[in-house]
Amino acid sequence: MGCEGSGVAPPSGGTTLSSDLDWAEGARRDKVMKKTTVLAVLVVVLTYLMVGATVFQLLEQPYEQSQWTSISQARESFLLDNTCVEPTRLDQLLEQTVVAVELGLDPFGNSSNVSTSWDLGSAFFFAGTVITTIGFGNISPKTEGGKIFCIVYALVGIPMFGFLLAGVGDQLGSALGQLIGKVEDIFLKWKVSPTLIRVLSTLLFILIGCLMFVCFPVLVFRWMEDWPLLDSVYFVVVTLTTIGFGDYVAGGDSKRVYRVWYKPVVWFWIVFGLAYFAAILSMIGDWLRVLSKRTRAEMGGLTTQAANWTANLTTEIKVTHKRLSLEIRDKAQRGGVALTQKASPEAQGSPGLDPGPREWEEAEAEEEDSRPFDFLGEDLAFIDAEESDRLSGRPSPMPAVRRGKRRGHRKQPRSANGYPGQQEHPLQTRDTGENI
Ligand code: Q6F
Repeated sequence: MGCEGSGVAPPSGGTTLSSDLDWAEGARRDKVMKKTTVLAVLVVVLTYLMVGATVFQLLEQPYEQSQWTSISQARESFLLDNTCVEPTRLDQLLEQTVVAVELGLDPFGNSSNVSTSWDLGSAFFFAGTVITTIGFGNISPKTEGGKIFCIVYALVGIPMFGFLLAGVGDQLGSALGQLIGKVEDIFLKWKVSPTLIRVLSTLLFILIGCLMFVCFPVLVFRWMEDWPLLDSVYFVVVTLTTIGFGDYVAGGDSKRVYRVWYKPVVWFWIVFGLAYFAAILSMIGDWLRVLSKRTRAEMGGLTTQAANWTANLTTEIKVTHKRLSLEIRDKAQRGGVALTQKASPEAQGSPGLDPGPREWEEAEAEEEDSRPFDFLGEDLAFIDAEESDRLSGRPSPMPAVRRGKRRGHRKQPRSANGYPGQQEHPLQTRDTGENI
């Protein structure tokens, strides 16, 4: 994959002596995605977008067309039924109605019953959609002052909420972890294999979470909002992923009188549900990363022949290059010339030759050490929050649940059980890094 690997490898002086240093460099470097990887991911994402666009278009466009037809038919028949109404006059009214709807006003409202979108409860809700980044958009600031304040408010509020979410995520993880830990203990007594136990705990984590944050809330929304089942599920997912279309908003029906406990309960659901979804999404992210590693490993297998061919050549050149550079250094030192970085190709890397291939080689070596025994462990990495953290050294669109924790290093033994609050577990003997 990519052309960096085919370049001439740099000289690396004193392989054994500098291995410690190389190790540290690798540790720093493996946080940074390689350019080729970024490009590959970009291609995958663009393809995913194209597939998504096609499917959405196929599903939505015919319906849109039919709606358009029925609306223009309604307009025509209205004008036929009311010949006294001029078409332009009707269009004026329609335009004003559109404006009213866009402003969040109820176009059916009469002057005696003017509803406001900015009562304190709604304003509180709006502030919530800002700091959670859900951004439903059913109400948004229309004044200049409102927009300016929203900017500042968001920049402070979003990180603050992320902080809260991390704390809630920790608590949730430890609570769920204790519960699942007990079940794991039972399985252990039954002599179920550790691998199977991890799979079962994963499923249990998903099951309990889904019941608590998806299934039960879906029923509540169905009941409180009279939404169909699908719309309820859709609202839950759109909200907790923070997509927040705003086509469905719990507590947003102005014609409905909600029970007093309803909106506060929805607030609680938002906070805990966002933490749970953050965990689920980062887990799916980990799975995808393992999948991409596997794909790369397999693609690597296909190109092994070609790689072998070039490797022989590069080794040859590398050895010669190394010997030459050592000789140069030797001469320089004997000649009393201070060995500056410029004089040492190892330290600086001569442009066009060294840095690329070197980076490539080490990155490849870094990847090697997580194969092949670790796949399962990484599949279930979310169970191990440290592991998950280690894997997720990437910017996340959402505040990650346990972000900010000390990150473990690949070459250090891992703690196999990431649930905070859970005691050492026999399962922890699972991978200790020995297989690296
Ligand atoms: C709510 C409300 C919704 C609409 C502006 C999401 C926080 C619960 C309202 C809630 C209140 C007023 C949600 C809370 C977050 N809903 N009126 O509190 O006219 O639509 S409005 Cl769903 Cl982030």
